[in-house]
Amino acid sequence: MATLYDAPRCPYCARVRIVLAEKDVPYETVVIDLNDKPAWLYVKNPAGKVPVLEEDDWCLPESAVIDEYLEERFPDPPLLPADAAARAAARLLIFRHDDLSRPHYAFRRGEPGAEAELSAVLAGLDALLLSQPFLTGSAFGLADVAYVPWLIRERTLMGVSFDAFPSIADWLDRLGERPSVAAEVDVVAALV
Ligand SMILES: N[C@@H](CCC(=O)N[C@@H](CS)C(=O)NCC(=O)O)C(=O)O
Repeated sequence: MATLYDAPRCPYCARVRIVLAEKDVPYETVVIDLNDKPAWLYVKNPAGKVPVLEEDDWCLPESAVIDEYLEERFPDPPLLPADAAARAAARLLIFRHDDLSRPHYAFRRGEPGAEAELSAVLAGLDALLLSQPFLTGSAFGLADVAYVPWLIRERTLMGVSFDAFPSIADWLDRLGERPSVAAEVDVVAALV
């Protein structure tokens, strides 16, 4: 059985938890205290970060890579579109996730100008979600998984209002109907 080295408050770990749940993959969890990381974590991931997925003594770090691995290893249900161009568009969004996470963390640190930068990125996502129901395209998938943990944290922990971004608000509601995402809403609510 796979093991996930995990931390409830980590949005990168949330990406992996969501995909494991969507694909109904059984796994064990080892919770890492991010304030007191065990030395052996560096053996599993030289960067000393979670998530790490372990299978038969093989360790895989990096949430986006883990999710692509899980998609290939457990193809049902598919979380990438069948069309090659649509797959590439979803991967591009995942690749550009730093465009969101950079202002997200800057805003969390209270840096000047970060709120406006975050709003500009959210406006871009809102416009995209006006033209398609999911970030992955016409169906839920890996691009939605890659972004939703940050947006849940913005809403619940950072006081970000999505009133000005109705497509994001609708998308969050839609995603919250999925057990995999609803579980993450609960995880974040418990962090308050
Ligand atoms: N690029 C990594 C980022 C993972 C990451 O930053 N994890 C944080 C927790 S949210 C961590 O383990 N931090 C521990 C540290 O940096 O000491 C991924 O996508 O998995």
